[in-house]
Amino acid sequence: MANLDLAIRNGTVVTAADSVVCDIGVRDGKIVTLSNEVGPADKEVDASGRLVMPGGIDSHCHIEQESGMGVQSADDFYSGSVSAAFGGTTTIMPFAAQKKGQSVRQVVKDYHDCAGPKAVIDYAFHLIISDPNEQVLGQELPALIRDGYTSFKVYMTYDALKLDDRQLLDILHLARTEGAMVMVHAENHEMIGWLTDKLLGGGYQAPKYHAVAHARLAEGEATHRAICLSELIDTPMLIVHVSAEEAVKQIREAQARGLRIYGETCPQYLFLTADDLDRDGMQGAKWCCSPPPRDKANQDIIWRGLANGTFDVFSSDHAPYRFDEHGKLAAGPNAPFNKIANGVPGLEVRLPLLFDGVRRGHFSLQQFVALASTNAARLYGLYPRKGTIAVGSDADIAIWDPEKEVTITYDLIHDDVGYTPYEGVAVKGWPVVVFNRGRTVIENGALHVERGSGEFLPCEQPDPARPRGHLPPELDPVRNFGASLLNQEQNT
Ligand code: DUC
Ligand code: ZN
Ligand code: ZN
Repeated sequence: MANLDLAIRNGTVVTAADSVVCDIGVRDGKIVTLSNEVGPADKEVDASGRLVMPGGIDSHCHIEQESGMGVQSADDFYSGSVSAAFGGTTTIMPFAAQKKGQSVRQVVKDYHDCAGPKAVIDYAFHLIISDPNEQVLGQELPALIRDGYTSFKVYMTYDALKLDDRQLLDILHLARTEGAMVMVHAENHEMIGWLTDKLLGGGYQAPKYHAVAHARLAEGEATHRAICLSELIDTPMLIVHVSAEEAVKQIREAQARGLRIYGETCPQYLFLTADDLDRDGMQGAKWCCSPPPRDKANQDIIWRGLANGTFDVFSSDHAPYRFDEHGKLAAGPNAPFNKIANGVPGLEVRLPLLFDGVRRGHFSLQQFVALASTNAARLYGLYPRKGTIAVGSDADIAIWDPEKEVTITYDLIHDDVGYTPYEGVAVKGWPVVVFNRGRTVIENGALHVERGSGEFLPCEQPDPARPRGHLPPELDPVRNFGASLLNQEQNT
């Protein structure tokens, strides 16, 4: 038999299930052998003393996307994907974001035109739905789901994006019928609007007041409401970028009742606080994201949520805006907090920051892999092609040096943002060699693949998005006097 293309030897191979010292053989982009007797290969890599883990999946990042306020994000698909790769990520899942009035099919085509010629690692798209009209719900989304776009993000706030509860139910119903995962940005729009008006009326317009306007109760209330909508029609849901105890409690309580509610959190809720927004002049704008970072007590709650399984995925929510008139300061050099584009960068440091949780004793290496990669693959219909190290899976592998100590500074980051909110954070453990479909993407501190060499990944209908089959009485024809209110295709 012909040589293997790649052999990775003597490393500790870590998956979400276990750790074992063995070699990995790769041919034609796939893992073909896991054993201690892997034959010769064209490329040999010695991973002694290293951790060999699935490449990360960053299942929530915004690339070449306009903010709700119309500000263009900083990275394109080249700089964004390069930065992700240097941080040990081999698949990104950005958004194809519909604006009101747009055809979602056309939006998807436009994002492909951006990504195809530039991405250096593999990518799939979630859809952002801001205008769920009849054409979108009846025609476009069912067809797009069949074409591999099997997850949508919907917003409960932002004037340009917000859906009302009835529209959220329509989206959930569609997801239930067609087999898609619904991701929800849960913040109470009216509470934020009211607080914003009060703050601005009182002359409180500095960036730090962003963290006051986006109250924890606004996140908790919207999370509770979203879960009720999900329960009403028995459709799973994933609450994204959870920052605070109020939301964590709601998710945990729903999970304890057996509901299929999934949670995501992000590095900014572990390493930043609202005090980071309290800086001279407009500097605090760099830390304005939604929901905002909270406080030390909430950081601890978020770490605990990662450890105890409340959160299934850990994403960057990379939403980068340069600190200039095209980005954070697009509304002027002294713009009030509510005119500052929301988001922080994080594609490259997401995994080294999460790895700190292993070092601090919060969770195991297996949990790290699950949060970094495996769970996202399962939740979004990419497993087992992505998210694990197994025979038949794509050879998406990151070799980590667990002893490498790094103090994060912007000069080691490869994005196009101009700053990092994590400047000065010290971590131990860093990805040093990265493969995507067997291609050497990162080695010896350099990029080894061409622009546009990443591949689009159509997603399957995710199994975790299937309804439980437990309808509340009002929706159950056996108990609601025979009224059949749901399309039943996905009922289990
Ligand atoms: N939501 C996101 O998911 N990303 C950035 C800003 C926001 O509100
Ligand atoms: Zn959001
Ligand atoms: Zn986001």
